[in-house]
Amino acid sequence: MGSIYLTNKKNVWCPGCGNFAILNALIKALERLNLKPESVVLVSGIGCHGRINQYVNVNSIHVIHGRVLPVATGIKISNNRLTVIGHAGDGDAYAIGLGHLPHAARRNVDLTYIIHNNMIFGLTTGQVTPTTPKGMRTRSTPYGNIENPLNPLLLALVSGATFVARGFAGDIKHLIYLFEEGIKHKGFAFIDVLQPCVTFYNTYSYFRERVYRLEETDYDYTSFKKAIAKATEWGERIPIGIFYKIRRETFEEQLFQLKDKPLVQQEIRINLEKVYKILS
Ligand SMILES: Cc1ncc(C[n+]2csc(CCOP(=O)(O)OP(=O)(O)O)c2C)c(N)n1
Ligand SMILES: [Mg+2]
Repeated sequence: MGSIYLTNKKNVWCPGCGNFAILNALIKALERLNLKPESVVLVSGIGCHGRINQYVNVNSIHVIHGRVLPVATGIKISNNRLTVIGHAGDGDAYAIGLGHLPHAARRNVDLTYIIHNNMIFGLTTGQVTPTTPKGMRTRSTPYGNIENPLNPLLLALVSGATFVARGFAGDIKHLIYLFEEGIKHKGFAFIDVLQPCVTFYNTYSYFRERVYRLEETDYDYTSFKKAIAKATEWGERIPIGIFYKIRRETFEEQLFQLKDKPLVQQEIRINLEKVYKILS
């Protein structure tokens, strides 16, 4: 696939990994939105998913485990003209980095946060995560997982996210649509992607048999109550699509310091000599 948004780095994901669908959908969404590569910043966490920053030809930073959101928030505040997209794994986003999610959501920072949710620690070879189903045997739960999994969509909703969606790596067309809508959304766009891990938890057929697109029903994504109810639906049928979308003032829109121009274009008005004096 030739695209200005793709680097020529050799891809090392396992053949068939759900990450390929996420990468391809992102490239297609960037193409459709016609965003200049230099105007986009991709922030990725630690894990198999984290390598996505090497494959997408935009500005990018591969941060420490779980810290995608604080770094992405800092970038957006420093230069609010940039399009900032965060990629995290389920371990990254829902275990070590979970504390950042409610705050980014309630602040409504204008970011797109894409979770590669394979329900497993992929890179470290198959340990339990907060989204691993109960009862599942993993490398760290040889007798079966005794914990109840977290519902990330509910958490994003109650934290105040203004765009909450779920995608499936087995439905690229739909994923392109979700990424496009998420990136266009002004505010915090949370997109959890069901991403099969062909090596440690291959869920392609499980999800393929169950998922259905909300867009093909008469579902209304502007109702918070309906979104909460929809987010609890998980079983024989699993909804994918936009669960909730509303417009609310973003964090940056309320910062008077950004009214005229981004911080990076402003003169530094502090006396550095004084600062150095204090530091020393
Ligand atoms: C602070 C810290 N703790 C633990 C690790 C070890 N570690 C590397 S990747 C990873 C989990 C990866 O799982 P996930 O975020 O779901 O990404 P995936 O590999 O599944 O894409 C862990 C625990 C680390 N790199 N840094
Ligand atoms: Mg994972």
